[in-house]
Amino acid sequence: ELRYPAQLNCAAELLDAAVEGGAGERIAIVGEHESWTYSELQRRVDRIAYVLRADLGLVTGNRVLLRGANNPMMAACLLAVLKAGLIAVPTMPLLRARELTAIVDKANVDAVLCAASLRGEIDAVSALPRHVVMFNDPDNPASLEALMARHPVPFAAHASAADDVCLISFTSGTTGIPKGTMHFHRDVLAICDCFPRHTLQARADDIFIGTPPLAFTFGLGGLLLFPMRVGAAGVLLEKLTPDTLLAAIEKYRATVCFTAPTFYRQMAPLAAGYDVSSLTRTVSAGEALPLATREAWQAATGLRMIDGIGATELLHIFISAAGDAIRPGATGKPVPGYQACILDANGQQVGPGVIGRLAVKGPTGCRYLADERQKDYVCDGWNLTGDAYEMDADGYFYYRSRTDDMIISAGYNIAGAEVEEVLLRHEAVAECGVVGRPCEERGQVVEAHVVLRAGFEPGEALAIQLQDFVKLQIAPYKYPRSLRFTDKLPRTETGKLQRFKLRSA
Ligand code: 3UK
Repeated sequence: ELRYPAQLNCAAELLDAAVEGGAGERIAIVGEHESWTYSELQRRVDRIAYVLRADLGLVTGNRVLLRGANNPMMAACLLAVLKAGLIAVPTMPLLRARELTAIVDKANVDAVLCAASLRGEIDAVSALPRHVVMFNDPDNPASLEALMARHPVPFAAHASAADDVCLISFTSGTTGIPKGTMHFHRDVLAICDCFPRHTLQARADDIFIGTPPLAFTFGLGGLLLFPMRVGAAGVLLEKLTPDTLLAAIEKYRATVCFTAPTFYRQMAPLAAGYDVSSLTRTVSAGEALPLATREAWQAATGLRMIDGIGATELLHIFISAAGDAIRPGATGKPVPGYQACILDANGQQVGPGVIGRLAVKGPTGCRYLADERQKDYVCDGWNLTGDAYEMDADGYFYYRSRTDDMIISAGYNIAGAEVEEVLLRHEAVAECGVVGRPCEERGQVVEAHVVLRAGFEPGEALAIQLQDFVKLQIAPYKYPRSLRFTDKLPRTETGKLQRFKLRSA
C-alpha cells in the first residue's frame, strides 16, 4: 500500500526532491527549441509561482485554466500552479470558445495561462476571469515571461495537504459532454508509483516521448510526471504526425513511447525508414489495441506492445502488462496497487469467462465536480468505467466494448471491437469503426465504416469481399450487414473513435 505524509505538495515532491537528490544537472524536459535541466525547470517554475501568487494575487485553492500544446513552458506553468497550492485546469488545445466557456464556468476559473498560439479561442470566451496571461509570447511586454523576469528564486512550495485538490481534469467526451474530475496531490504521486514503477520499470536514463497532450492525463503522466518521478527526461513536441514522431524517436534516442493504437497502426509501415532501436517500451492506451496493430508494430520494431487501460476518472493506467507477462488479446492484469473485478447487471461479481462491467479500486478514484453523476461511476468504493470486460482463470482482463456500445442485433450481443479486429486484418483496410445502427427488423444492425488503404477502390465488389472475409473468421451473425466507405473516421483529440457520430452518420 502507498503511504504519503499528511502534508504533501506533489510538485515539490517531483521537482525539488529531484534537484535535492542530485538530479539538478540532468535533463528534465526537451522541447523543439530548448531543453531544460531539472534546476533550470525549477527556476522557471518558481518564478511563475511568484507571478501567480504575488502579481495576480491568487490564493490557495484558486483555479488556473491552462492552455497550450505540449512544450516546456506549458509544463512549467502546470508545475507552478501545483507548487503554489493552486488548482490546475488543463484544457485540450483544439477546444473551441464555446467549450472553453463551459469549462471556465463549471470549474470556476480564477485565472488563465495561455500559449500565445492558442490565443484566438480564449479571446472569444464570454466572461473570462480577471487575469489572462500569455506565455511563449516574446513581443508582448505583459507576457508571463516578462513578469517572471522580475521575481527571484527560490519559491517555497505551498504546504498543501495530501488530500487537497490540485488538478481538475476534463474527460475527452467521447459522448460529447466533458465531465470535470478532481484529483489530490497524493493522487499525482500515486500514479507515478504504480504503472511506471511496476509495469514500465522506469529509470533515470529513460527518455519519454509521445503524442497525448499534457491536458489529457495520459500525456500528463506519461510525458511529464512519470519521467520526473525517476529523474528521467520527457520530450514535449507539438503537432506530431506518424512520420515526425518516428523522426523524433530517432533524433532524441527515446526509450519509452506513449500514444494511441491508431498512431501505432500508422507508424508501423513507416518505421523501417527510421532508426528506432533506442525504444525499449511502447505503451498503447486510450482505446482497445487490435491484434492486427499489435502484430504489425511487433513485426516492424521487434517490440511487444504494452497495452494499458486508463481513465481520466482514475487519472492513469490501472490494468496493463509488460514483457513476458503480456498476453496478446488481453489488456493485462491490475497494476500493483489496483484491484479489478467483473460485475453483472445486479452488481454481483462474476467469475472467469463471463462478460460484465469492469469495476476498479485503488489509490486513485473518481471525484466528479458537483452534480455530475458520481453515483453512476462509483458504487461501494468500486469505480465503474463503463467498459464491458471479461476475465480469464489466470486473472487476465480482456476488453470487449464500452457497455453502451455493445451491439444487440436480432438478440445477439456483438462487440464492435471484435468485428474491427477482423476487418483490420484485411489488406484493403486502413481504419475502421463498427457500430450498431438502429434497425426496425433486428433492433440494431452491425454497420462498418471503413477507410481504405491507398490503391484500393470503394465499391460493391469490395464491400462483399470484406463481408465474406468477416464471415469466414468469426460467427457469421457478427458480419457487418451494412458497410460504408469513408475518407476519415471521427476521432477526439485523444485519438478515440467517436462512435456516437458514426451511429448518426
Ligand atoms: C477507454 C481503453 C480499451 C475505456 C486514459 C490512459 O483513455 C484514457 O482516459 P479517458 O477518460 O477514457 C477512458 C476510457 O477509454 N480505454 C482507455 N484505454 C483503453 N479501452 N483498451 C485500452 N487500453 O473505455 C476507458 O473507460 O479519455 C488512458 C491513461 C490516462 C487516461 N486518461
